[in-house]
Amino acid sequence: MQDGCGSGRAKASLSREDRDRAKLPCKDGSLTFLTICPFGSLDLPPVGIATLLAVLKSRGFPATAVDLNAESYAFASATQRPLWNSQRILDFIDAERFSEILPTIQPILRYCTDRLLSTPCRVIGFSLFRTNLRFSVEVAARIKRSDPDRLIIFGGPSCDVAGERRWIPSGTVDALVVGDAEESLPQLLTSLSSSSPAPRGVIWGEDLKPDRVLNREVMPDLNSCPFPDFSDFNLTHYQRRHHSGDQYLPVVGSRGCIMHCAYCNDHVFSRPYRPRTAEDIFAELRHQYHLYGTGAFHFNDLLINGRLDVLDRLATLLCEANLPISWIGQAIPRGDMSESLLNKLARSGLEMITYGVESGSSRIRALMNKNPRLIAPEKALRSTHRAGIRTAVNLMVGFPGETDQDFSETLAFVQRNSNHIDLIESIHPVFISPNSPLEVDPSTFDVEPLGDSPIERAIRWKGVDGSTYELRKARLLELAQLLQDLGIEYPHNRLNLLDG
Ligand code: B12
Ligand code: SF4
Repeated sequence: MQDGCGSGRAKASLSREDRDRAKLPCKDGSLTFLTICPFGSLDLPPVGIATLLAVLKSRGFPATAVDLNAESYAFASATQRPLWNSQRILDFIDAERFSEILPTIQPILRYCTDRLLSTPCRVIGFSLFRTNLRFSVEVAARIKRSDPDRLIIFGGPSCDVAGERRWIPSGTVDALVVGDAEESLPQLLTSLSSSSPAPRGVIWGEDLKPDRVLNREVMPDLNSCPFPDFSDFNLTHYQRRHHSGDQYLPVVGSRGCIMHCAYCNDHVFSRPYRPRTAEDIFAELRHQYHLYGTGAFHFNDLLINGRLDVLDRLATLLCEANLPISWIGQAIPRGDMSESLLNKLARSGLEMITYGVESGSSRIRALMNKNPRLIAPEKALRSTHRAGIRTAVNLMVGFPGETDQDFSETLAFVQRNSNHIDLIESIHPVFISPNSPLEVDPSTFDVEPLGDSPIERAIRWKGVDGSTYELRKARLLELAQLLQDLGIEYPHNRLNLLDG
């Protein structure tokens, strides 16, 4: 279930002795932030800790960042590297599978632990995702065993999910940060060396219980944040490259989403929708371009077209600046993007838009809670493509209530628009994501989760209309076959999620 309880601020419960220890200056006075211990994607440098690094530096906290996921990959042998294959994802999420692979990943665990212990930092912050949570817990426990004086802080997306926080055994961590941490982390670091109570968004001490719930913190004005600082990362470690050879850098132009799709939890975690101003985003692009010499930017936004006025202004600023910048991002296929806006976006360097179409059936899109007055996938795809912007599409099959007829409409949609689709970015069967409306209220969607583990239940759910995992998989294979026949690439598919 979703976090949220208004249980107020936690009381400080680190002992006086702990606080005095925390107050001691680190050997070089610095903190280390780690994303993302292994295992996770190697596409882009981790923007969460890059953002926090910039915030801490701007507030006078000495800080450094290390991406152990990317570093471990660079250090891994050829036989270990397949561990980063996205098909292995369940090995790191599922408790049983994780304990089975522990012997295999010992060298990587040792590498990460030693690397952290060798840093002269008293406070170590881990950025947790569901794919590195169990690994991070192992590393943190080893660090605590070797040097109990280190203070371990966990933050990141997994800390926002009560179900995933429960995977953290007590005693592993000194403080948990829930939600946006631009304010709470500096406050936490200050609180550690004073006797003030736990800041908002922080759980520590006696409150670190598995069932503790806390509202996620939200940074209301993203324009006041310093730009992400990637200077501690080796940018050659990241694999997402522009065709010019430039390394893509991530940019977050907004957080949250204007839509509330039933299968999605992103709008739940990151709400409310908060766009930055076009001026602020443009200033970041120019700053990063001059600093890192790369003109390729990956917008991490859930949608770049939540506010068409901001998008239009950003395109104008980019066109006027005439810098060699190219950018890509995700968007909703809204029907009210004018030809002149799309043409200007193309001139501004927008090279590709990934549209979340999901189904070719308007009936299913309405069941998904996609606003039919706003969404017009066919029009959006065609006009975007005509403007000279590449189009990618996300599709999913088997949404509860999807009939053979609805599925045929998806196939027909792809066929009809194949000349305007450059890529199918992802195809997968519908998952019941934690905290999505589908998970919170399955009966509204006539869905019955099945299976022993949470992951099985997310994948193997049954619909009262007879929808099964097998049926969804069969539809997915049929869609994949059509894409092959049409010669449309579909690099990310989840055909073997449970079987592989
Ligand atoms: C764009 C995106 C990507 C992109 C780009 C990521 C990047 N490196 O820039 C790509 C496709 C590469 C990607 C990869 C992955 N992603 Co992703 N991604 C997103 C998306 C859409 C936006 C992320 C973003 O830019 N957020 C803005 C930044 C500033 O926020 P943030 O990272 O959360 O950091 C803030 C807080 O979490 C906190 N924080 C973060 N770290 C720490 C550490 C400490 C110590 C503290 C105190 C606080 C703290 O403070 C930060 C500032 O407020 C989100 C969806 C969403 N709702 O946000 C999913 C999302 C974050 N991704 C997710 C996942 C699982 C992954 C992968 C693990 C997938 C994989 N199979 O490898 C990898 C991890 C890769 C990585 N190294 O970052 C999940 C995480 C869910 C979970 N419970 O784990 C999300 C929520 C999607 C979802 N709904 O499932 N992702
Ligand atoms: S699926 Fe995309 S458009 Fe829909 S709510 Fe989620 S992020 Fe927004």
